[in-house]
This record gives sequence, C-alpha cells and structure tokens, in this order.
Amino acid sequence: MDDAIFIARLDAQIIETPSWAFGNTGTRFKTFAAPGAARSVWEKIEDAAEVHRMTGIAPRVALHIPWDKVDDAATLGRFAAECGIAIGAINPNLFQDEDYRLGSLTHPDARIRDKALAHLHDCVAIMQQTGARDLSLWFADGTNYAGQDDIRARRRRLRAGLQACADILPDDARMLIEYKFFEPAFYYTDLADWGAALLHAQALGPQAQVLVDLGHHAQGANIESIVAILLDEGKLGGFHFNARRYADDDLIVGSTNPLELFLIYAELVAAADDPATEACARGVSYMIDQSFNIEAKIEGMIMSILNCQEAYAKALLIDRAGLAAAQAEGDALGAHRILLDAFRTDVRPRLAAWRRGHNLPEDPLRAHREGDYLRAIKRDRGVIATGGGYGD
Ligand code: PSV
Ligand code: MN
Ligand code: MN
Repeated sequence: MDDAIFIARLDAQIIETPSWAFGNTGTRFKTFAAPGAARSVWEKIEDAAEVHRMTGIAPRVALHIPWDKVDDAATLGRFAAECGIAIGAINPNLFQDEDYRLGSLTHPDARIRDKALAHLHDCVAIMQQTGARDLSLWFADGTNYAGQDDIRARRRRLRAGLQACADILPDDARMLIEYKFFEPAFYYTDLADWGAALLHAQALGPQAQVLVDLGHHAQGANIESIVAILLDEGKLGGFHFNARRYADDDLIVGSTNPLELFLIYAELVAAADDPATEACARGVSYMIDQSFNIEAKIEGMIMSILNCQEAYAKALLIDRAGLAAAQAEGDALGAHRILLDAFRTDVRPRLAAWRRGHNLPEDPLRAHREGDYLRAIKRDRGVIATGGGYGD
C-alpha cells in the first residue's frame, strides 16, 4: 500500500476507551487495588485523556450510567474537552438493580419494563447533552431454568422495549445492540447471538445496529465471518475489543488471539474498500471493553490500543490484488499465505515513524511509565480499599 494512503488510514482509526477500565474493578473473588486508580468519573476522564496523549488514537471515552455518576452531563462534556477528549458511547446499566432479578426490558412485570425504559430515556438525555452518537445496549436478561418464562413472550417484550428506545433516539444517533452467548443467565439468554441481535436491528430500522464484543462467543466461533456477514447486511455498528480465553475474560486485546484480531481487521479493511459495504464499514465504532484486576490500568489500556493499531496496520498491508487472483484461481494455500505474509510483517518501525510524524511518543508504554502523569496520580490519589469478592 502506498505510504500516504497507509498513513491516512492510520490517522482515521479511532478507538474509544471505557470509563469502567480506569477504576478498581476485579472478579467476584477479589479486586486488587491499583495505586492511583481513578476514584470518580472526572478522574476516569483524565486517565482516558492520558491514553490519548500517549497513543493519539483514543480521543473518546465511553460512560456507564450510573457507574459513572453524572449530575450535569454538559459540564462533564466540557471537562472532557478541556482534557483533550470527548464523551463516547453511553452504556445504560440495566442489570444492577434489585428490580431486574427477572430481567429488564424482558421482565414479566410491565412496571419493571417501564423502569428500564425510563433509564434508557435518561441515558438518551445524557447523549444529547454530551453529543454522544452511540447508545450501547447490553442486557443481562435471560432465564435460568426451562419453563421459567415464555421465550417468545420475552422476545416480544424486548422488541417492544427496543422499539420504544428507537423512538426516542435523536435523528443522528444510533443504538448498538450487543449479544452475549451466556451469563449471567445460564439456561436462556434473550440476546445470545448475532442472529438474535441482527433480527431486532433489522426490524428497528437504520438507527439500530449490532455490536460485536469479542469476549461473547463460544470457543471456536469464527468471529471474522460474523463481522463479514454483519458488514454485508449494513448492520455492523461497533466493536467491544478485548481478549478471552474461556468466556468474557476481558483481557488485553490481542493477548490471546492476535491472528483472530488481524483477521477481523482484514474483513473491516476489505469492506471499507468495497462500494457495497463502504458506508457501513466507515461508520463502525471501535471501542475497548475491558477491565483490569492485576494489571496497571492505564498501561494495560495503552497496550490494548496499540495492539489494535498493530493488527489494523497489518491488515492494511494485505496484497488485495494478489489475494483476489489467488481466490479466483482456487489457490487455497496461495491465498492463505498472502494473508499470513501481512500478519507476519513487523509493522512496529512503520508505526514508530507514524508516531514521530504526529509528535507522539515513539514508545507510548514507556513514555507513560516514566512520565509525570503516572507519578502524580499515584501520589495524589493513593490506594483505595477494595472489596474482597464473594462475601463482601
Ligand atoms: C458484560 O458481559 C459486559 O462485559 C458486556 O460486555 C458489556 O458491554 C459490559 O459488561 C459493560 O456493561
Ligand atoms: Mn461488551
Ligand atoms: Mn462482556
């Protein structure tokens, strides 16, 4: 690929960070306190801004409501701008309220469904005040036992709730419907896979799209093919990048699955160059959905962002003409080797040059580790006591 195009494509790649990664979070067994971890939404925004200063490609931070206490969204948006970033997707929390024991939008009781809708309403208001484009919807809804509830009735309640949400979305906003194959419900999950999410998104119209979280698939699922299908349907709205080994582990992006990450980017790059899928591909929101327990939080986030950039850069280098020719000839291994050639290319020197060209630290991880910001937050914020997991 021509150098100027390579640079322009890298320039255009933006990856959003999640506010929930910057505070102390852990597993149900133990949350380990990190020195300097953010204690409020304000500090989370400051940390997200540090990730952007180091990498140059993370100019937005997603919020989770009400994990992030937002009394005055407009002021928060201005604060983010002062820090050099913007507010990204708004993530409603429809799973941590006593009332949601049997579901939120799928709950058998209309009163609870209305409560969930009212929360979605509040989140849309925050979007309007912060200029956020995406409402990112993940539901913990499902059942634990066969017969616990009527599957079709739940599906219709969900559709009605999503429709009501679509009706209040601002014209230029989108709702991204995320799926997850199990957990916390273990028998049946209301949005278990991309097919379930896609059917809702198709029925809801152009503002509804599907969000793919890499942690939410069964072992062996071919995620890149899901990405290709959703792009082809014009319904891929966004990603939650992370890595998983077993299920929703939310590890550093690309740490367990670098080839998979590259193959996903390969589909995205190909779709962006195809007039039939270009509009959808260029509208995709790239977001990290990850939290850290034993890792240093900002450092872990920088590493995830850089791993995305590296996978993307390699995907840009795929010899597309050669690939198309090998595919047309039915040369299975020739085509496969063309992909692997790009995957095996060491793009680190080119990315270091890209950073030099943008006055960014050539080695963002080192610059952060040795920089004033980390020292200051460790000194000023200290270590906050955390929970011990089960039993707390
Ligand atoms: C739960 O699985 C989850 O990790 C989903 O991926 C959501 O996107 C995220 O939490 C935030 O609600
Ligand atoms: Mn997610
Ligand atoms: Mn998840």
